[in-house]
Amino acid sequence: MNGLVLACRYGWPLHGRALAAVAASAAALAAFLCPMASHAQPPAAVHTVRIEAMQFSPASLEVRAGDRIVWKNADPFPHTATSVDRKFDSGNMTAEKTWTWTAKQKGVYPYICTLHPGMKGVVTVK
Ligand SMILES: [Cu+2]
Repeated sequence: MNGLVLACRYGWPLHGRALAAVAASAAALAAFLCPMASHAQPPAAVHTVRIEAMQFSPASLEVRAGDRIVWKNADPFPHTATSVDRKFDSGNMTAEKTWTWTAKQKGVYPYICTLHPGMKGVVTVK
């Protein structure tokens, strides 16, 4: 707009047109770049926590918000993955069963197996 005003005042119609062209191409560039910017975010990852020999492995896991975590029970008896403050709860996972939780909110989530409270793990969502 300023370019047009200046162009009118000083009688440089070409300059005004050039500015308008620059503005238009900047808008086009932004429209082109914005979808690319959203794609620049790495896609959600899937992390696996293996439950074996009464242990979560890895016991400490760091993920990004939006990632999924799959617990897999490799023991021949049931376990749970239950957040201490009940932010998630797998319920009983029998042998070879998996349970998936999508980590939507940032935070630190200590968890246990309710059947064997000595089993401890922690998920940190960044
Ligand atoms: Cu257990």
